Amino acid sequence: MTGAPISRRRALGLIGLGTASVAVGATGWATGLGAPSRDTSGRDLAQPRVLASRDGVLDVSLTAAPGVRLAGRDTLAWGYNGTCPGPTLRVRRGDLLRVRLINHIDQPTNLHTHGLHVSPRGNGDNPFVTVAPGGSFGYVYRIPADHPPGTFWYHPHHHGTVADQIFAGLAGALLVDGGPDPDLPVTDDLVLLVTDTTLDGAGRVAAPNMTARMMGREGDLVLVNGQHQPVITATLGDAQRWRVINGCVSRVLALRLEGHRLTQLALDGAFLPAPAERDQVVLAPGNRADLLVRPVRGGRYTLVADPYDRGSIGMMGGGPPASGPVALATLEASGPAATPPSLPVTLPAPSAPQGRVARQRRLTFAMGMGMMGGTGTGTFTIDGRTFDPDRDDQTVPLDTVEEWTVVNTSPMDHPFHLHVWPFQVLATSTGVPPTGLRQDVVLVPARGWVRLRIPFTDYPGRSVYHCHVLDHEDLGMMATINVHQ
Ligand SMILES: [Cu+2]
Repeated sequence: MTGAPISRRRALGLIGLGTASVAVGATGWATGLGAPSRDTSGRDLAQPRVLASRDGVLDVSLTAAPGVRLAGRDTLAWGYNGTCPGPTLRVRRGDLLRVRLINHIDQPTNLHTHGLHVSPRGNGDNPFVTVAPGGSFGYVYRIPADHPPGTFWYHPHHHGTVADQIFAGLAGALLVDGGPDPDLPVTDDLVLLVTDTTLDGAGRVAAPNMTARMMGREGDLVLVNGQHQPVITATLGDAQRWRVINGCVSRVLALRLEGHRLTQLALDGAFLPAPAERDQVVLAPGNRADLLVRPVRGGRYTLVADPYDRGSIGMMGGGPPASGPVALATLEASGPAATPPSLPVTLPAPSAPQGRVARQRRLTFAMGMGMMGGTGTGTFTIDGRTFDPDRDDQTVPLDTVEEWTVVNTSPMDHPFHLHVWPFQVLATSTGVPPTGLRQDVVLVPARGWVRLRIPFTDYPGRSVYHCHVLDHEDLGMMATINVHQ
């Protein structure tokens, strides 16, 4: 699986990306069509450039700046190091990851290593850092030696502009290797970072109105690695690992692959106890799923995001955009008939948190509606308050295990995300039996609740929990946690 020689597919991906990089700035969007281009349809899925650690260290610079290719066009969208997604950062557990973030956009930004179990302090995964336009900041992340190997991602987390900056293109994959190897029969190991955005005819990213922010904006253009409906080719008998990252600001991805059941290997960077066959895999914004895809017969099969009802915003009428099924990519399988390799029976799932529950807490996510100057506005609160970085909302003694019930009194789902400390879902109001998996984003159903077990057994420091409909987070649906010694 990891450390294997570069596959044919990955090699092609790198070549594809190189070609794209050369073309940046060569032709203007203005010479193209007004509507978002579909001219990358039918093209091979490219892989973002991979920056991998050596001898225990990965030292990289990430420059956030405008000007990237998206959907086969030069645009004024943003990227890291000139691409959207930014480079894939690939480390091993126990490594040191150093990132110099350079800000060449016209607003403050910072960096969040989504899902990594690392220190939130100082120059670690610290959401309170501000990197001013023209400035830079040196992050240092020590990946623990027992970190689950898997699929994570990075994106800005500067309160107030998180949704705008991700919608504009700032995101990249972050992979952790090493540890127990499940011996997967994988021929290709692919990142599928899904984002959505809306571009105008000049290739500028469109700004949402307040109603769209209240619903959680969904872009017109749904992209995989910055490409519109790319093609993933496979030879019969292949087994491909697809690391699907939902990098959309608000859109829930209810994934389905035509003609196939999906074999899920991992959720949020942690292996399941065993491969699970599913008709559909639902990813809230921020969630990741590792899938094993084994085409059984030749043909073209669409990877679809089925419609998903996130609820409505109540008095304002209408729910989020009722986006019909969206085609994300096409699997093109060919070659002489061959039997796909068999799967391992078990996977190295991290053990569930044990220990006495020291404290139970109840958190309430709520939405309020109002009118201001004839325009609808919303308040998005946790426990009746909007975000204040200087206030400690929860103080938790280090080395304890807690049980949190997150209640949602609103008519919309809100994906709950806690930085640094992954949790286990114990129960939800839907009655669907919990998976018991370690994860870092969970959908809290409209007018429902989820119950979580959270081990705070290491990493003291302050961080945040929030709604991962990032427009809601920017509107105040975020709070702080201080884990103290
Ligand atoms: Cu929300």
